[in-house]
Amino acid sequence: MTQGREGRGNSAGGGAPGGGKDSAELEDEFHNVALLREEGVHPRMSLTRIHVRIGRRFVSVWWALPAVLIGGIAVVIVAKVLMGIGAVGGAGGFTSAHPCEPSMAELQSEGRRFGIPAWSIATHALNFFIMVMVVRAGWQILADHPRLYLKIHCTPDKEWLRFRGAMPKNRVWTAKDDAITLSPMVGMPGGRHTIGVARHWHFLFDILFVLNGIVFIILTFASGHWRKLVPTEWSIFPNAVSCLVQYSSLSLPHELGGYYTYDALQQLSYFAIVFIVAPLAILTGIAMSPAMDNHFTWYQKIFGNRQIARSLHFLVMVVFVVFYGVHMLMVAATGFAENLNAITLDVAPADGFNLNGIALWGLAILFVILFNVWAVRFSWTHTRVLQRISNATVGKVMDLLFDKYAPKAEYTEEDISPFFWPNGLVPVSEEWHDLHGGGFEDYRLTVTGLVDNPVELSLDDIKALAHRDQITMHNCIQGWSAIGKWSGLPFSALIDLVRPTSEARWAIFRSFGEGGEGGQYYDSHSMVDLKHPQSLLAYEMNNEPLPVVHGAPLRLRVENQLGFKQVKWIKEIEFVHDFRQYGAGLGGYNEDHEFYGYRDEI
Ligand SMILES: Nc1nc2c(c(=O)[nH]1)N[C@H]1C(S)=C(S)[C@@H](COP(=O)(O)O)O[C@H]1N2
Ligand SMILES: [Mo]
Repeated sequence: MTQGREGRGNSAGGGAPGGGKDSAELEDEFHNVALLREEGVHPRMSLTRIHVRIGRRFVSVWWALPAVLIGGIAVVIVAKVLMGIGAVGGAGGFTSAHPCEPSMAELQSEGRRFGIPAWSIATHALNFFIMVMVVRAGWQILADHPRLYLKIHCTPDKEWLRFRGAMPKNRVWTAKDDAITLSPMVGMPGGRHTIGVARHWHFLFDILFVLNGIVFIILTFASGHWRKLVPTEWSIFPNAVSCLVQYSSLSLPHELGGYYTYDALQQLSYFAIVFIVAPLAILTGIAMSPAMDNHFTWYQKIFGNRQIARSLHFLVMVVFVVFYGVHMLMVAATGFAENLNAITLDVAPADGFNLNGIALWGLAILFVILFNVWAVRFSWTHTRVLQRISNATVGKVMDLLFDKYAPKAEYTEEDISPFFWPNGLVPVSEEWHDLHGGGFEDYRLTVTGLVDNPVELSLDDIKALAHRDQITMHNCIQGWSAIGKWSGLPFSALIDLVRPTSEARWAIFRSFGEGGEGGQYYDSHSMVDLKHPQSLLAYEMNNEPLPVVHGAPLRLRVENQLGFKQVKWIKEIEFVHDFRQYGAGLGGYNEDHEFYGYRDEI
């Protein structure tokens, strides 16, 4: 196995400028691996495999379908019966005392401006386009760790929802092994282990989502249109109940649409989507950032913990998707042509029937579909270009938002996770196996590069230098987290020892282990991150010598960064001015091979 791998070259290049594979080769490799699918072992996403946990049993979510159907029919029957009762549906009954829709005469007497301004048409349409990209890329991210938990520990069989079977327990099963394959019709960009690419789309469109939302909200308030959207009287609640009963009894309003005003239920649901659901999507997304959670310890607690935030992030997506389905159903059921004329062309329903709105809407949908087809293709043919565009934009935004916060969150022994998902391939080299066989007595950490005092340190040397224990939270890019206790050498003590020159800006950590596609695993960290008190070269985990799967004899902890930056089985450290001449030049193995972002801090 070692022999077979050797021929593949060494992506970290051992320092040779541009050494190892070129970018195009890595791109090809990525595509092959990302498309790989061994049925059964790496299953393709299948709707029949979605299971929710009830107690200790995992039950197919499809059992909810008959319940929803029967429930729906029951609601219609009850509503129809209620509407037949005078006190509810009668002339002086509840529904007339609490009208679903405001009276037009009243609105006109208040001098309300009617219609749908161009900015509203534009932001509304753009938002749909953006959401499709965000949601599809989000599904792809979820597919990389298709389990959702309520505890910060991500213990197998304790998840509340999963998109594949139980974790196989007859072998070492890494979190990477657990990823499933998505069709490019579902995920953006489809495939397996394409989370790096999916995240570029997700974050690029997140930024657009926020910008579009800001424009919408500013103009909504500046124009006075907020009065259409924001409820100002308590009567909205009984009025919305009245709407609900009337809608449920299948008596739908016609042609009022949203042109003049919203009915109480519309107003409430639109308000909730804009002012509750959308902000929740953003806030729960940010709660997945190790930089955020490990600095602002209170932040993830708003939601309970980071895994609840992740689950909420998923549920918010479900709300968006269901909302969109119901929204379109209502648009169609209350006068499709008239409603679409209003929302695409600002044409009042009273102005007569034509198909212009439907045509325009159809063109918009066609554009979204074509864009998605193009985006999938572009993801696979220009992966590196996409990564560079995202690094230059998303990367800069992340740096701006999160880079200045030193991690400081610490947990207690009781918080330590009972299970810590492993990731990565245990080294196969003879060198590492010999060292392991000898209890790492002969291990020497080499520290070279732009330093005044290059050193070779044994484990005993390292232990004698300085010592620190910390109980911290690990966040993998895939979405899982775990709390572990780490003991080791504070990196700042190593910096004091080797004295990096003023030229040194990064340290590259090279592993004995290979990455998933062969070639040496490595990653780089900024001097700023490495000087944080919580940056550690760990040789113990949970009061025991570092286990082999977790990186023996030495692994990195840089707690404001994601899991893939925590290099395991460290062989050597080199201080450099610029990482671009190493490997494929993107700063690390996953950045080179899986197109991960630049120092992602979420
Ligand atoms: N050498 C090496 N280090 C590695 C990896 C790897 O594949 N090879 N995987 C990284 C990833 S993606 C994660 S999430 C963490 C996992 O650390 P753990 O196995 O201790 O949970 O290790 C990181 N360090
Ligand atoms: Mo990871």
